[in-house]
Amino acid sequence: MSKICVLGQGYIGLPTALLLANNGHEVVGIDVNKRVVDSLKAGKMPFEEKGFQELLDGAIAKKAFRAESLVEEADAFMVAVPTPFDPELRMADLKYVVSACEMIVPHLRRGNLVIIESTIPPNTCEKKIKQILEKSTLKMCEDFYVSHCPERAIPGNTLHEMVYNDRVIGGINEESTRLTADLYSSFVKGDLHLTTSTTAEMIKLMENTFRDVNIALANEFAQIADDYGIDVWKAIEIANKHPRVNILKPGPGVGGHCIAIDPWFLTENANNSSLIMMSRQINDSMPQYVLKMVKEMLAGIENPTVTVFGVAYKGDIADTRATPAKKFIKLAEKEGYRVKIYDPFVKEWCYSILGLEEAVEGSDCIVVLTDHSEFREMSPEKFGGKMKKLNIIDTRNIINIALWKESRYIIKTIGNCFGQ
Ligand code: SAJ
Repeated sequence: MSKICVLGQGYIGLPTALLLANNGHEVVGIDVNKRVVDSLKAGKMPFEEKGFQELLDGAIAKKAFRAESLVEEADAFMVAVPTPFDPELRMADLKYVVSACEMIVPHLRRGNLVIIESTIPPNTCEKKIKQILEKSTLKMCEDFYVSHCPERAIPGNTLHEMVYNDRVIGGINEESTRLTADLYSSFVKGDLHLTTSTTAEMIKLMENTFRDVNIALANEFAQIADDYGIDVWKAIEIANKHPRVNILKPGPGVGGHCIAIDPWFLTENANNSSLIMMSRQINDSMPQYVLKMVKEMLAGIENPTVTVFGVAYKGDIADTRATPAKKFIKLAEKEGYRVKIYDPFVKEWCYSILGLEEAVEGSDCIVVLTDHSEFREMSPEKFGGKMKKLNIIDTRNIINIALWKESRYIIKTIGNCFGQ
């Protein structure tokens, strides 16, 4: 058993801390946000996802977890704070990682291990983390150890993926890798892949960039398919039957706190990254493409009202971080449209979220932006004749077309603008 301080009690740090606590370690969860610490001290999760509260209850019952605002001495420190994107510089903003490491410095002792889970650009452990931690006067590799072990769990299924996904463990030297692998093997059932810290930093960014580029390709295919009047969804489905092809889905753009920003962490020091940058541009431009579809559909209607179905960045979660819906709504409002919003998961947002009936009342067009399961079998009969015009644009290819056709809706799907 070892004592571990986990800095950052967010979507990744907190479940990781609780898994460690439930698997034989003494864990202190540190957060600068008093509300988070107070909630944990009261035994309540500050945010919800399946299985989280039970894990917290278990850790508290074992007396293996407590939340604090200040760092204390430990055997290992884990940093799981956000790495935001600096849009002006198009670079990773490491301010939270830096301040977390600075908080560790006064408590760093000989033999300690420091693990960075936060996403960081290549070479950050070798250069920046070393520089900060050595302010303690201890020497990296000789006195203390450092690893990068990137988180790879998908929001919505975090706990399962934290336990069953393979992990990448990149130590600054072999001893760092070995100590980190020992720690993670206490709760990870997937394989542990051992490598160097810089390679691990690169792997994490490559994974998310691969997904971004693949989605950009799907979005480009969708636009080409619209030009030809063919159904891109059917085309992708058949192309993916090829044993070496796996095209992702087109949509209104890429949101979330990872895939839309991590590619920039790769390009910031690269001499040649034009494909990655181009893919970012394609995905970022999708809200404009959706607006173009809406404009075509609503041509001739004066002062139209559109109803957005779904503002979460993806289906069946309440997370709106970097959602493409925000850009679409801003563009639509700029166009002079009145925008009303319905989302069965998101309760509070920078725009007001309405009930279903109120959101469709007097609307000229529904625009489905999020693939919430609820939309899959939703029938327009649910809100009767409340719409002014019977139009729907489905950017996720999720609605049951037969149900909407029965109610005489005009339906357009991204990448299948003509046929159905
Ligand atoms: N999206 C599409 N088409 C697709 C798949 C996704 O348009 O075919 C959109 C989604 O709607 C969403 C965005 O992309 O707006 C990102 O969603 P996602 O499900 O692809 O990924 P995230 O951001 O929720 O989580 C990713 C995951 N990375 C990979 O799958 C390589 C997760 O494993 C990482 O842990 C997470 O990023 C992270 O924290 O880095």
